[in-house]
Amino acid sequence: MSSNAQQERRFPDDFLFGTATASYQIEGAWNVDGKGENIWDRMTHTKPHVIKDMSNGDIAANSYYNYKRDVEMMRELGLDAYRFSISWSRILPNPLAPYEVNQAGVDFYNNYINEMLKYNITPMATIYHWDLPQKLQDLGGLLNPLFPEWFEDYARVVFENFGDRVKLWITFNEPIVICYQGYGGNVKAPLLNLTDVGTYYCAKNLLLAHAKGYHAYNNDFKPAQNGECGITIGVTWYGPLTDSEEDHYAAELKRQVEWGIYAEPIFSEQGGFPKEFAEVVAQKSIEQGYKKSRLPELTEEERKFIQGSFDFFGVNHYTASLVSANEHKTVNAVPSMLDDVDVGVYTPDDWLSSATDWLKMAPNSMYNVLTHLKEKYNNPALYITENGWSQVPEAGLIDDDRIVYYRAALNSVLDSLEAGVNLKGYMAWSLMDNYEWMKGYTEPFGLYEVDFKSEAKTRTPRKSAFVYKQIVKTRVIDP
Ligand code: BGP
Repeated sequence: MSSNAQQERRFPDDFLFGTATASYQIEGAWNVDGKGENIWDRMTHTKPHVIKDMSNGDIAANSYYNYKRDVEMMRELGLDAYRFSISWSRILPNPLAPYEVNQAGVDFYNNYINEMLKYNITPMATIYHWDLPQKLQDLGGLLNPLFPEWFEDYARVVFENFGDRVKLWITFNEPIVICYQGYGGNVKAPLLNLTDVGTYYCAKNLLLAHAKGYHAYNNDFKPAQNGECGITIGVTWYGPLTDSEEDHYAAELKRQVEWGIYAEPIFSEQGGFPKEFAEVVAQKSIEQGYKKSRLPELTEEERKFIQGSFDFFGVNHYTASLVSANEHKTVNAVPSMLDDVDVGVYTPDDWLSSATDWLKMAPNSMYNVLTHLKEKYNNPALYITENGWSQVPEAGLIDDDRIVYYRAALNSVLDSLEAGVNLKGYMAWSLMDNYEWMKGYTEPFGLYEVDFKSEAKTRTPRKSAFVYKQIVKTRVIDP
């Protein structure tokens, strides 16, 4: 490669390299210092069998006490940024009384944030990463029409308390998991399994809540605090299995049902739910005897309120699948996420497998996602807010597959930057091993291994940590 070409393959100096985590997955201290119960506390305590290893996040990596070590690891990696989430029930044990703030919870995040800032690490905070206060779930959670108001009240509390120092805000992490897996299905807390409308009613309320949070920030905090507010959407790449028109259309429908339903209302110029998908649901609903579409309408006012409610698009990207309009049952078929879009979804045998059932290494998927979003939504500012790889715990510190995955993903990121994608940063999932939701501690994603058996929850860098550190430092892959 000529030295010129090498020059082009550099990450820009102001590109933010970081790692990501989430409160329930790392903090522990589940009932300490006034924290209220959340839906993950409730589910793991009352139905431990739904978790692969019957574990929970009661202690996890104990970051509530180990946060200084966490920041030390960020420094060891030379990170520019760190994405973490705030636990709603730690800040507001009584979420219906948003003025009764739990000072101990606020102190914890203040200490964490201040420790990052001491070392020039930019905090990026997710306001809601799945750990809904149980008290709100008891009132219907995201299906209660008051949810957007509850969320706005909570968001205002975090802007007020941390917005002088946190300049990158994410309202929600991965709506599909919240709405499809938690309400429409029984794959994640609160396991409601309201198959016909749960996902869609939740989606509408989530979008309104996001927009309320965004506008509250934009109108009342941004002028003084000067930060940015976006949302993180899980964007799995769905490409066509063949080049046929039918497969292209099937792939588009699959993208719409999985993430377009959240992205389109916010990021598209016209707003509203994705057109083709909305038509499919409307038609099916009528055929099924419903009075009208199971996908609720957005009023004109709601559509306008949601449309454009972003400063950036946070992308969680891990993997891809190939979509076919015709062949619904082949080897490797994964069941369609929502029956409303009945297509075949495949992952070829030769894609490298991780320790996680849904995660395989798909060629160029990062590039496909980023360039697609650029085209579709008029080149919005983007952050990769998660991307990473799991290996079985026995793999220990020598995690060569993870290194292969990160190098490929980051090469794809460089290709995307060259293609003009407005990408501002990349957060690796994850800084350290943590409680991985339904999989407990069976599929570590960490650049740092955590010894969960040890009292101290000792963290040790894996081989991948040294590779990532080198990339962050040199701004090139494999110098
Ligand atoms: C994303 C979540 C993360 C993290 C990651 C790994 O969807 O935002 O919180 O958990 O996936 O996935 P999982 O733990 O479901 O295997």
